[in-house]
Amino acid sequence: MTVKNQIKELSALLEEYNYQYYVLDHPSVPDSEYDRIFQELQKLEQENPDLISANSPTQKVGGAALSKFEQVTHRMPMLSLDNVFEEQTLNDFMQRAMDKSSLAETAFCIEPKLDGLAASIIYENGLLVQAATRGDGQTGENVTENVKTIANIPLKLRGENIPPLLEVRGEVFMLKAGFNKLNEGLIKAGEKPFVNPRNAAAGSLRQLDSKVAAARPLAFYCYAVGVFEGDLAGSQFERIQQLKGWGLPVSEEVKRVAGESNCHAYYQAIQEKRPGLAYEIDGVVYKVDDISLQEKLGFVARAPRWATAYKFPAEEAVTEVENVEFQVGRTGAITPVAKLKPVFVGGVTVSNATLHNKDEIERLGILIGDQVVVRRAGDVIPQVARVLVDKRETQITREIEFPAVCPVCESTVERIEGEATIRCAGGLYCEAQRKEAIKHFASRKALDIDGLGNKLVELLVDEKMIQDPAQLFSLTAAQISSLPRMGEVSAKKLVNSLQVSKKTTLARFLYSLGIREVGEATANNLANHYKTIEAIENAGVEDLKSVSDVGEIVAKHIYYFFRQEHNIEVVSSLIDAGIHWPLIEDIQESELTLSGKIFVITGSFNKMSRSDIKTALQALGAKVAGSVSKKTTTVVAGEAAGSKLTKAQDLGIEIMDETAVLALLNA
Ligand code: IWH
Repeated sequence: MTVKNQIKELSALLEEYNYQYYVLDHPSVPDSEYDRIFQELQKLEQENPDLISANSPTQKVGGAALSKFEQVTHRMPMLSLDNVFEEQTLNDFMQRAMDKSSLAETAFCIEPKLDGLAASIIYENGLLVQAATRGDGQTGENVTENVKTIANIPLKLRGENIPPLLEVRGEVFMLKAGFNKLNEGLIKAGEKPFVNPRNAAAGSLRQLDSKVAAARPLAFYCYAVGVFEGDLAGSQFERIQQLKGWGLPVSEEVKRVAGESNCHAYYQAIQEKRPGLAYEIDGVVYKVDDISLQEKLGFVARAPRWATAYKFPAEEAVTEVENVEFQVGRTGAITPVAKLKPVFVGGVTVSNATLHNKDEIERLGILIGDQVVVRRAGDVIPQVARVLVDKRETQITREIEFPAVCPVCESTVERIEGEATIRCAGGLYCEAQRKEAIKHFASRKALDIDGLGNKLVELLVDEKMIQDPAQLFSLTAAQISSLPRMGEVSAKKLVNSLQVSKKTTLARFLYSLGIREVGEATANNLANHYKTIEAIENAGVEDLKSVSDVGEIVAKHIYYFFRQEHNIEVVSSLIDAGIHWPLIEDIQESELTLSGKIFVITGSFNKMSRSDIKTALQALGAKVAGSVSKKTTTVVAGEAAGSKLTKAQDLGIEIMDETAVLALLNA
């Protein structure tokens, strides 16, 4: 046999063993036999490097490290599910589905909700070509190299009738056992352990070095199909079985259930199984099984009406309030934080809980020294649910006293009429506010400076190496590596990512300034409206109010921000430091792919409303007309399209169905 064929045979054998081991959970050979064949293949490949295929079972070890992840636009948005905590809300969801159903019994496909992070994996002709995180649902990060190292994800699909294009969606997570082992190793190496498996999975999937990701015990379960070409079964449950047949891992707990009482029985059963499962779950996902019924139910805002997540109740534990400290946030808000005797709840050890403000403290009637019930659900910040007043021992409890001056900079404290919050008046004189402002500036949705974490910002400010974000850009590698726990390599990397982050967008830049009430969306609207930073700086309150989503309060925050000398100075020194962005006009000139085209939209649509399609087409430069003529370039025809479609066919005009137009809009 030729070496080429030998390699092919060994690869096929390992692929089959992987499938039996990871997907069927039923290995047919001992691990030692698997290992023997793996070594044999590896040896042949080492001797014949030109015969190594990118999809060989040996190629799951990671490659060169990246400097940044590329952005990926999802061809079909990755929606999130509505979270439901009350049984009644779940019943309402099921009832709505049943009302729309023509079947006697509406079936639901039910599965545990894994506590990891969503990812999309695209297979073309059965080969893994791209993997991305969910991101904001529209765009995510290209994590292909890392995903390829996940043990139970096949690089190549198996079996019959594999669709030419198949996007699978699912959850990347970490097994509890793998998580514990990873943390033990991190602690031994003197590094900080992860707080929970979810964070460990997220941190591992977002590793720039895929060799590091490869060493992390990640796993994946598919729960949905995204874009695809070819035919798939007409129900969610059958689709999941198809995916399994093609070698993709799916949870064993996916079940098809009809009727409300059976749905509730499943929920109860999973809740009982929960402690014994190999992975963390935080609820149960209910999906309408029939795909055509899913399409009938459609979507509301960002979430489908045919799926919902029924979350387990938050876990609670009793502990003691040892003290109350006051934290100063980015905008000067001073927040009381209860320092708790550490307690394990909801999968993590909790030692702090926010008390929000004076009103909340009064509502709880909480004193230092009290026994309290703390509650934690999912990623939510731990809360004090209630005080165990019966357990109070008067001699050792005392009242919580609010500070008269800022606990960090000793500036005066302001209380705004009608608000429960108190604020430090120090502005950027206050070191706490300065630190938070710089952390925000460097954060992912702002300038996204890789390698500049919160701890490092605190250190840089504590060491008086920087006072404001602009000074970040004159830091040298030598300065950075002089800090404790900073190596030369990471220092150089940081200097490099500071360079890289200088090229940004006006919207990100605006967001990064941390103007009160100016989030990502508002920053975007402002950038699109004014196009230049100068125009925003000079805008008056009334003018600002004409921007969509900007009301009186936000307009005033923006206006006053740019009336403070210090802020103007920081903005201009940032621009002097080399922060720049392409002009918005330039982007629009080059990106308007549909300029000159005239569209007509007719019929009804499932995934997007007609007016949303219209707006989206216009945003790409197209004109949208009401009737078909010789000038029409394209007709978008949904379900039950009538005379306009016929006319377009007669005139030989290009016709797009919903799938085609969505693909165009997502391209
Ligand atoms: C040495 N494993 O990943 C060694 N039995 O079909 C080799 C393989 C495995 C372990 C240790 C734990 C795990 C086993 C099989 C297939 C794939 C795989 C198998």
